[in-house]
Amino acid sequence: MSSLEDLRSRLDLAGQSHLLRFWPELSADQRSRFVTELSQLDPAELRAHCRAAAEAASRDSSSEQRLDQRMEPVPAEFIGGVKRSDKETLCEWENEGLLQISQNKVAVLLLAGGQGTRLGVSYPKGMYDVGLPSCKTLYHIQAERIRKVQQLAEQKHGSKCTVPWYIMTSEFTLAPTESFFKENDYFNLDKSDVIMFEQRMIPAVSFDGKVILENKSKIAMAPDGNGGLYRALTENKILQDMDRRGIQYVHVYCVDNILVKLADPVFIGFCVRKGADCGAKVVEKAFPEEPVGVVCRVDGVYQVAEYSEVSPEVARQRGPTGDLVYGAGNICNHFFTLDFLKTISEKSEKMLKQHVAIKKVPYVDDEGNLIKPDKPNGIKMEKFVFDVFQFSSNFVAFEVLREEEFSPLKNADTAVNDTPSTARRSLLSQHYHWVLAAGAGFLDSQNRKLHPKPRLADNEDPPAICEISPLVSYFGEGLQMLLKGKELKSPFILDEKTAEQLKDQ
Ligand code: UD2
Repeated sequence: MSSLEDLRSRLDLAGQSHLLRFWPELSADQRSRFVTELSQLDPAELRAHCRAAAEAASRDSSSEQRLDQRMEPVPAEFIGGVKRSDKETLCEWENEGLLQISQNKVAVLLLAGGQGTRLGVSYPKGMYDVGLPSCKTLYHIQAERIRKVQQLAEQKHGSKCTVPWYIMTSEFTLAPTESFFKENDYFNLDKSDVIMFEQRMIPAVSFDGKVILENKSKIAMAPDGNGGLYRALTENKILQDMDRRGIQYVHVYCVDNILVKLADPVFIGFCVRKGADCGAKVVEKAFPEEPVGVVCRVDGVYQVAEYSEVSPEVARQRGPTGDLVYGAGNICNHFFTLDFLKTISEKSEKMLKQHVAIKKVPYVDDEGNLIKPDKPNGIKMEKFVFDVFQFSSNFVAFEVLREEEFSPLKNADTAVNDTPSTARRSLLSQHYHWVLAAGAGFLDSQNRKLHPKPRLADNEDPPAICEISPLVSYFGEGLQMLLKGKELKSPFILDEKTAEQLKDQ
């Protein structure tokens, strides 16, 4: 551990000696923890970080960061997808994906280091229960989809297989995520196939380039963005772990999409068949202001332009058919080959852009009072996971249907979009449609036939409540033989036990 003098001179070197201004008031315990925290910061890196943050803040950050002048849309024919392909082709991709899974070449990687500020809960988002009849949390649903996709690959190709689940957490989410998985016995996955690792935290900086003190003995830190993934992969030896397991393809996704298809065989198969090193799933943007990035070209290179970096005027542009010009909405579902991840982590990670977010950062003032600012006072720098697309030698985009694959949980129920209610409705509507497609119908609580509604309006609840366990069906498959011709009483929960009973009927 560094001596105090040593620490002082390192902080001087970084231009951050103010961090020790409350030193005389600290207890032995506080001093020891603070020294540990501060000694982890490299003076040269810290100096560069603070300078870059202050420079970014001194520019007009919103207009400076805009990509408007540098963007061009992706030609429609470049984007593969569900709507554009016939059943046979989709089936081929699915088989290809299942084959790769059955050969233990596919892993999933969850980005779960974010703070979920907009949702406003104090625990990791994956632990959120949106109010489904089964009370399953997002983590629970995801774990079951992994189990099911393993089973589907096994059935199709006759070999037992594993899809390891890598989970990137941060200082905020690691401990609660770990205990949650332990309490739930890893949702019946093998513990050794659930690999959690931590991304880096970096200091928040004031507009004049000083690291912000959150309290007298702690600096305000924030995760380094979901693009912190690439550094974290190296620092935590995750790529070696993947190598050891023979992984070749990685499906990276974000925590909050209740409809996410983990290790989606169709997407994996599509990317593999196209020889892609890097791919992104997109949906048609619902409205210009929707907070999703768009896949486009920036300076001639495929990239995602994040919603915060495109002006409203450009986001609103429409083409001759009335469609949004920048309509390929990023849903944070990415495909990477392991070789690509290795190249990025070894060579290009340092070149990734630092995006600037101006935030309200709680701090301690000169008199030692803890202040919760009511206007932005600090800068957080973040890397974005999709900023590596520019280094791809064969990037592909794959369009899927929103109602089938995208319903994120971002906000509390006081908001209109992307809330627990909208996420719950999306999942229940999907399952309702699966049941109708399987040739079954619904009865209400008085056993009266409910008129089927194959089309639901936006934000319309399905007329019957039906939840299907991912362990029974991953994406609507296998339901016909269980349900055809049956009349199911709402609310209907189809879990493994009910499925067994239905088989016997
Ligand atoms: C993300 C995408 C956006 C769009 C949208 C769709 C990025 C940068 N933006 O925006 O283009 O696709 O999702 O829902 O991907 N995370 C970490 N570490 C961090 C910060 C975030 O792991 O330091 C995780 C977070 O836990 C979540 C994911 O990254 O799983 C996306 O983060 P977000 O919800 O803050 O991103 P959002 O909605 O602004």
